[in-house]
Amino acid sequence: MSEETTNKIEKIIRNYDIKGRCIDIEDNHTGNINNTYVISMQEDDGQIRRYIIQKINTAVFTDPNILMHNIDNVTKHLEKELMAMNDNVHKALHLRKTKGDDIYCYIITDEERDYYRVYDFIENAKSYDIVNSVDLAYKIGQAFGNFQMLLRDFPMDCLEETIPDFHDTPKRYIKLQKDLRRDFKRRAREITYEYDFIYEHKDCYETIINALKENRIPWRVTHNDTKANNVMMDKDTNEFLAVIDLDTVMPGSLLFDYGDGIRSTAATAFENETDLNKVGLNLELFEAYTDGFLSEMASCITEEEVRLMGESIKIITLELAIRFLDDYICGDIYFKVDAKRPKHNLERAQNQLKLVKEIEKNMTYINEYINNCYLKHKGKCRQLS
Ligand code: ADP
Ligand code: GN1
Ligand code: MG
Repeated sequence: MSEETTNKIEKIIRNYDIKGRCIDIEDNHTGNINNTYVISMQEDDGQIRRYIIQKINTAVFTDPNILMHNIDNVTKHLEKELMAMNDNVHKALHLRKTKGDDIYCYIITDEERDYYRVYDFIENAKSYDIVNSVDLAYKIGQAFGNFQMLLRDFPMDCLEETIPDFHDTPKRYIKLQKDLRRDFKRRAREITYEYDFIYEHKDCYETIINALKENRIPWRVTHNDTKANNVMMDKDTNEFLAVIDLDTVMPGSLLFDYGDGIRSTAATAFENETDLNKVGLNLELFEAYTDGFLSEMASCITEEEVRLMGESIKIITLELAIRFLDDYICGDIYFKVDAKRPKHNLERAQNQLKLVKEIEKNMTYINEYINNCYLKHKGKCRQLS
């Protein structure tokens, strides 16, 4: 890590009432958006306590104040709910306050403000980029279902949009078309095949957003970024401990979370894989995730949501392909890319499009399984207040 980064992190630590001496700073490279550091503090009695320091990506989250207030409110609500249920196993992310009682802080470099926040480190836990066990897939599905369940009474109007129209698939598609027309990086000619595929699928993009707008499905407080590695799993028991990465918690559809969850957890390869022969949908992982998710949500999900669950997997995967492709066309300004991979975002889009094909091949089975799984869980799971 550069000396400059180390100095910045040490400066941030001094803003907080964190005991001890910093003995280690580690860069965590997981995640496409923020910069995450794990710091180890040695306290006077020799005990070592760890914290997460995150530099907020202000190109993505343009209003850190809104973002952090959402997170503060949501984590407080989760803590309260877990306490009310006497749940000592699962945790909510715990935000640290600065010495001035603020929920985030900033430092000024080159006349720019760099915004940071600090969380307690969740110990003895691990997050997975790629899931290869049915048990793990079930628990990740359960974690995101449980997350929505805990937030069922959270007042939606307390949440501000951190990224407007985040899962508005038609708007994402229109943006790609506009950026292709501008073609400011002269890359459009490279993506004819990918664009044709996306164009051929355009009729499905409005399915979820229109169902929401026309009130055929309910607005809910959703996570909106239900990637497998956004759940911390207990290293010993493999139980889920906490859902993290709360930057995009906003009003949305359950289908955004379910679709993105299957896209990520049931894929046979990570999003960065370039050997497309390795990219597929593992049906056992799909079943397990669906089972885990519905074990938490079946008592409050609506029949229209159930009907659209299968389709949501395809739509959210296509949406991410559009987003990766659009970022490639715009010159890689949104997702972090590997400096050694000039076509990283294009490769990610190709990976997601291959996944779409695999999802489509199995659509009949997917829909049948979801329906049966729903019927199995309906009425069985915890009744919600
Ligand atoms: P990004 O928005 O960039 O994806 P995340 O908030 O998901 O950032 O964090 C990136 C990674 O850092 C996670 O996948 C997880 O491995 C680790 N991490 C984040 N928060 C914690 C925490 N409180 N305790 C332990 N590890 C964490
Ligand atoms: C980003 O932050 P991270 O890495 O968990 C992105 C998601 C994408 C994902 C694809 C705020 O998630 O929407 O699905 O990359 N988050 C944001 O890997 O854009
Ligand atoms: Mg993340």
